[in-house]
Amino acid sequence: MVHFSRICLRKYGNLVDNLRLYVRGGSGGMGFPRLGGQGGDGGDVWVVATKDITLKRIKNKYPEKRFVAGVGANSSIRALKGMKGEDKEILAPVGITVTTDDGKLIGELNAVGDRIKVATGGSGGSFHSAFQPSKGQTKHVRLDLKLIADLGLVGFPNAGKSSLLTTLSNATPQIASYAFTTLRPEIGKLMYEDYKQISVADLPGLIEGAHMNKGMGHKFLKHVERTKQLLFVVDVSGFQLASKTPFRSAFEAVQLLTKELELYREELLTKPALLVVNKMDLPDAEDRLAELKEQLHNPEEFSELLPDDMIPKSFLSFRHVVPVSALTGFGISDLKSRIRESLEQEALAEAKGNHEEKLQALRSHSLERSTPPGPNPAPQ
Ligand SMILES: Nc1nc2c(ncn2[C@@H]2O[C@H](COP(=O)(O)OP(=O)(O)OP(=O)(O)O)[C@@H](O)[C@H]2O)c(=O)[nH]1
Ligand SMILES: [Mg+2]
Repeated sequence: MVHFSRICLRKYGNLVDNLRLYVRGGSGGMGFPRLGGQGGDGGDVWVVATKDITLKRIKNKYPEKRFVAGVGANSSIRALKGMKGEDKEILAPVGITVTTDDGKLIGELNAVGDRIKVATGGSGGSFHSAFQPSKGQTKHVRLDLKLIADLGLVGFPNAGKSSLLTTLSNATPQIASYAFTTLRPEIGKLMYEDYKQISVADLPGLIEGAHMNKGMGHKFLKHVERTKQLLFVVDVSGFQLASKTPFRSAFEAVQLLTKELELYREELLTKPALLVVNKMDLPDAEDRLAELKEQLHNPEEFSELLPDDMIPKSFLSFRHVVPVSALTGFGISDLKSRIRESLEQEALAEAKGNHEEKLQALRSHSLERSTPPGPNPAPQ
C-alpha cells in the first residue's frame, strides 16, 4: 500500500557545498608569578575528516557555526603547570579544501583521519610574558567540497550519456552499445560563443540497486556528490538492462534514478536537476515524450507503475525537460542554453545568500561589541 500523503514535489536549492565557520583557539591560563608557575596553553581547533558526515549535517547541527576550543588552566599551587585547554574537533567529510576567508589554502582533507589545525590556542602565562596569558587565534575559515564538474550526467546504461557529452562538448568518450562502457568519469567542456565554459562529467552507468553497491554502485554515486547540478538522461523509448530484468519506461527510469540517489544520500536530490529526454530521432518519440510529460506532471497518479519500495519519497521537479537527439544534434543548442541558465540562476542565488550571511555576521558582531563584556570565564 502506498501512502501518497507523504509525496510532494521537491524544492531544490539547499545543497550545501561550502561552509564558512568561525573558529577560535582557547585562551591560555594565567601564570603564577610568585612561584614561577606556567598557565596551560589554550586548546586548538581542528578539522578532522570523518566518514558519514556532510557539510549540510555540520550546518544543521551547529547553526551558529562557531567552534571555540577550551581555555588553558591557570597555574596554581597544586598544579604549577596548568593543563592545556581541550581541543575542539570539527568533523568534516573527505574531499574538502580548507581555506582562509580570503581564499588562502590552509589544507585539504583527502582521507578519513586527515587533520588540519585551523586555530591555535593562546600560550599560557609564564615568566616570559610577565605571567600574562595570550588569546587564541580567531578567524573565519571556509570548507569547500571539491567539485569534479559543474554538472553530472545521471542515467541508466545505454541512455546515451557518452553520446550526449560528445555532442555537447569537445570530449571524445568511449561509446558502445553495451552497458558499462564508461568506467571512470570523463569530463567534457561545453564552450559558449562568449568563451564561457561549463564542465560536465559523464559518470559510470547507474543501475537499480546501485545504492546497495550493485554494479558500479558507490563508485558512481560518490562522483554525483561532487557536481553542482544533475543532468538526468533517459532514453525516450525506455530501457532494459538485460533480458531477465524488467523493461522500464522513461518515466519509470526517472523515478528509479531518483530513488537510487535518495537511498544513497537524500541530500543529492536537493541539487538542481534538468531532465534530458534522448533519442528523439526514434520512431514514436513524440508520442512517448508527450506521455512522459503528462506522467511527470502528475507523478503520484502514475507511481503505481513502480515497485512499492522504489517510489521516491518525493518526486523531483526538473527545472527543464529538454528533448534531444545526441545522434542528430536535435535540441542540443537548446540544452546548452538551459544548462547555462540554470547554473547562472544558482550562482546568483548563492551570491545573494553569501551576502546576506555576511551582513548578518556583521550585525551580530556590532551587537556583541556594543554590549559591555561580562567577567572572564573561569578557567577549568
Ligand atoms: N537512435 C539514437 N541512438 C542513440 C542516441 N544517443 C545514443 N544512442 C545510442 O545508444 C547507445 C548507447 O549510447 P552511449 O552514449 O554509449 O550510452 P551511455 O549512457 O553512455 O551508456 P553507458 O556508458 O553504458 O552507461 C549507442 O549505441 C548509441 O549510439 C540518439 O540520440 N539516438
Ligand atoms: Mg557511456
